[in-house]
Amino acid sequence: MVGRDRRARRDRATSSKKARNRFQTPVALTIAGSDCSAGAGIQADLKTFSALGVYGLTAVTCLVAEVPRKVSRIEPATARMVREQIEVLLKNFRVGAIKTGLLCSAKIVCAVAQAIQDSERIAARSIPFVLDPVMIATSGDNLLESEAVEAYERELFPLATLITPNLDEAALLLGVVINDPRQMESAAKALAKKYHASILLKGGHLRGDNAIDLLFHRGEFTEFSAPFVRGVETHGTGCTYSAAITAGLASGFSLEQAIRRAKKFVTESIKRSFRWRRNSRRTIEALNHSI
Ligand code: PXL
Repeated sequence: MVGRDRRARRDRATSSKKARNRFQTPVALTIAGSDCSAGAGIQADLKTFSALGVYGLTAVTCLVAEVPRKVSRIEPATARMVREQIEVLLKNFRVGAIKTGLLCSAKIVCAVAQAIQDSERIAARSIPFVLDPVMIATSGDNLLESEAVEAYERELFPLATLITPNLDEAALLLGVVINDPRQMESAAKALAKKYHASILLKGGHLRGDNAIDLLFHRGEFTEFSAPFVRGVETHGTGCTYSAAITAGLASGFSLEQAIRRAKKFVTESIKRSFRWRRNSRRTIEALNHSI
């Protein structure tokens, strides 16, 4: 009898703990484009959020018909639709962190900035915001209208907690070349000063033995390094990395902790990527987000 009572009490306690955990699942919002091949964009973000125990919400900015080596067609959503997705989500969910990926056009950049600002004003709180300034796909295809860069600088960069450019994006924003670690330091510092945000400058494209990223945050540099994984087609690494950072911030990690875990996550997703044979000469690959 006593044993049964105790068991019943323990079962009740366990199930109410489970219920509490279920109701405390962190929530993150990604505002980005749909990659139908699902290695990048909204699809990469959602898979990353799920793998890291975060419930993911999505505001779709555009549809991209593509496979890893080739973008075939991009069609934007209306700015109005982008804005409305963000507003209904921020009104109804307690979003712990936001990320933006491909925003496609100047109009959409402005709509996103407006929606975030309005929602934060209504909720009277500011939400950590990771901005991945997606401009060019790894395949080399242009993803962003050129007028959108100006809109980014004017409207959206000032709202960001962290901006995560790769070397090409940083070079484009600053109009300089970045070819070595010293130039990376001065670029990260210059971007932080220009946009009043913390900067994670991703050095993966420098092609040493290690992929080294440089964080400039509150006046200090921190390096994040992992062995460079060779021989893998890395479509979607930028999206996956910034989504993993966002998941960490939504879960209450510090910026450094969130980046450290995200760097491990993205490295593993490359190391364990999928590869399918298409025919005798060609293969197709995808990151493995299910880690
Ligand atoms: O990896 C950049 C990127 C981001 N977002 C979407 C994409 C791509 C690359 O192709 O399709 C939707």
